[in-house]
Amino acid sequence: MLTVFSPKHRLHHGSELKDGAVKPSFENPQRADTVLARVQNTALGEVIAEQEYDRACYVAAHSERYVSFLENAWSEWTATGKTHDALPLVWPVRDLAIDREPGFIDGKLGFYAMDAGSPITGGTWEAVRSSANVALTGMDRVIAGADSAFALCRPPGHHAAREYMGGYCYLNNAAIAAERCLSRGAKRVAVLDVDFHHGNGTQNIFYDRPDVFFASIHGDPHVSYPYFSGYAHETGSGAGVGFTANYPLQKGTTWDHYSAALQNALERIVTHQAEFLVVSLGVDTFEDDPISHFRLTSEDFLRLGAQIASAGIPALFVMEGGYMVDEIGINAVNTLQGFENNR
Ligand code: SP5
Ligand code: ZN
Repeated sequence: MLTVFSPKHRLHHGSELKDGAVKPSFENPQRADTVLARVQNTALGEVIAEQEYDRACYVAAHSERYVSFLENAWSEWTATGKTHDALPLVWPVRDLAIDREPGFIDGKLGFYAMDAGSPITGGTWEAVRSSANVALTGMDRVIAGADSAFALCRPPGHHAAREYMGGYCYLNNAAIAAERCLSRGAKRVAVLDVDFHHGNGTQNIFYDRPDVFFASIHGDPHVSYPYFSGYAHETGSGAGVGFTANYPLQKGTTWDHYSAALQNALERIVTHQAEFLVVSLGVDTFEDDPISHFRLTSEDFLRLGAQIASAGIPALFVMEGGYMVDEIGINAVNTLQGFENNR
């Protein structure tokens, strides 16, 4: 399987608000470099660089003003004399939810963020753009006829919604790739999200649409991040009713229960007659992940890939979460090999 990778991911290295203190983020550059090393050591296949894409490719999944915010946030932040990472500190909750962009950076950060886990640093925009370009480059290979490709994206993307960042995510790489399929003539696409956390951003982008089917298998939001979305009753709105499927699973879930949910999601994706499948591949479902609560083993990731392969749909795998750095390469590449060996 072909891998797309950009060393520019290393330009983004920030902090997050964690247990009440600002500390180095779990989402660090070592993650992607560990996965790349495993891709190379296992001879998974060719590794290529990303191509450049127009900003319009990002605006397909996000609003114009949000993309402008991401482009300008660091210079607006440093113009106030600060040199450390920018994090939001005030949010437009429920009754304060007006749709008016503030004129000052502190207000903008809260307006365009769902949490304090997505720092803006000097290199963030360049890394974020490269990550989206990695996904687009991989998607174009699959659109051109490859059976599969691996977009080794960093930063991840699935928590980023049309108009906000969060959960280490800025641009939604998987959604941008799905939009690419549609702009190249596809009529029906599916996104399958197997990261431990609900893919709230991807759900938000496609919630009212019938062209992109979205399925997510994740920790029950009653007790797991992102807490405010991912319940089974969230199935879409308007023309999109029935095109979102959520599978919240309890803490401690092992392969048997996971696999049953996955089977249901894949059957729905096949029924949708998706021409392309985008897999948001988080490996934070691993038993030793430091911030998650499922119990998949490294061998289960081979089974995960094999089961996804059974859908028979050309697939782009997009890297999302996974924080047990020692094992993240093994678990990501096991998924890809499980897929390839069962086509
Ligand atoms: C892409 C992705 O996987 N994003 C995940 C973002 C999760 N952010 C909040 C995590 C809070 C976990 N707190 C547990 C601390 C354990 N010491
Ligand atoms: Zn995650």
